[in-house]
Amino acid sequence: MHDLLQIGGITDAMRERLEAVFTIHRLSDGDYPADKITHVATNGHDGIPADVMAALPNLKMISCYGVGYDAIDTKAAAERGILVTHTPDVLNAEVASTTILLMLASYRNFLADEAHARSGAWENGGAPLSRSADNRKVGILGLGRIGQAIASKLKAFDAEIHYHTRNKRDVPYTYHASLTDMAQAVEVLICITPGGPSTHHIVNTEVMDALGPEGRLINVSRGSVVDEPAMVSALQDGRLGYAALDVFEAEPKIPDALKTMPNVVLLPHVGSATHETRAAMGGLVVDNLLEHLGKGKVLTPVPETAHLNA
Ligand code: A2R
Repeated sequence: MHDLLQIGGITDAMRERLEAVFTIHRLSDGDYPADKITHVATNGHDGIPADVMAALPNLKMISCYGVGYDAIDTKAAAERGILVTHTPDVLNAEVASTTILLMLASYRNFLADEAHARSGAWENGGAPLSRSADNRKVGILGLGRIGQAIASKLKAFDAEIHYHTRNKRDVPYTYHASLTDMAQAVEVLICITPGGPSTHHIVNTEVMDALGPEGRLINVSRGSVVDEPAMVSALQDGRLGYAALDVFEAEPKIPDALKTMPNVVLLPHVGSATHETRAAMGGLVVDNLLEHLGKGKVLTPVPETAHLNA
């Protein structure tokens, strides 16, 4: 048996497969044989604390449940020859569906209308008109695996797609080298970049002011991508029209000011949270660990450690 450190939760299906080859130790139990741990199973939210990684001298691999891995110091891992894996692709369609859900909720006043019907208020008067979600100009910040899945689903709504990334791609969408210029040109801004230092607060006051009083900001990436206090001010001042958010800077804490605003939709980071997609993600976390045990290689390394996967 090998020794695995579990950080955060795992599903029963994952546990069953892992227990066949690993003795599982939980970080939350506090008591684990640090020098015997060769593998870590964690998730994108918890990552691995720097002091924990430093205290595992024989660590060979970290398998992360989630596509975002900004809570793992991959540079430190690479320097020590530790492979890090994540779960790309298997959640593209789900996160894209969540994004569409947020966009529809923001334009079609879905939540208020549903509450109106449920409360019986309809009997005393009709519901106010909402705004159409069709034929919108949509800017996607980060046109990677998930961003492209979002663009595909938006075709059903006849959206005009714009995008901003650091590198222009060979796609039939309008590229903007400047995020502010894109925000100026569109009605909806969808954030779907990785988190981490390179995207920290790139959606700032200037970008939100460019999006404007009718603009919709949708964040399904990481809370850190948007300057949250600046967003709250922009919404309060009417400089930004609407925010539809699945992620927040200090999850699971949501700023109180947002909770009482009518021009906001809030979700508890459920972009990929369906039974089907979470099962696929959990399966890939375990597949990577077993592949590493069996062959010394992994299926889906993060780019920063891909060179170790030889
Ligand atoms: O910039 P590029 O050409 O490397 O394009 C990537 C873009 N991106 C950025 N765009 C603007 N400014 C940046 N500083 C920046 N950093 C990265 O984000 C690429 O188009 C996109 C990331 O795509 P993928 O690596 O394929 O990630 P995926 O699977 O779409 O997931 C995105 C994120 C995850 O990292 C989680 O945080 C979240 O979605 O669930």
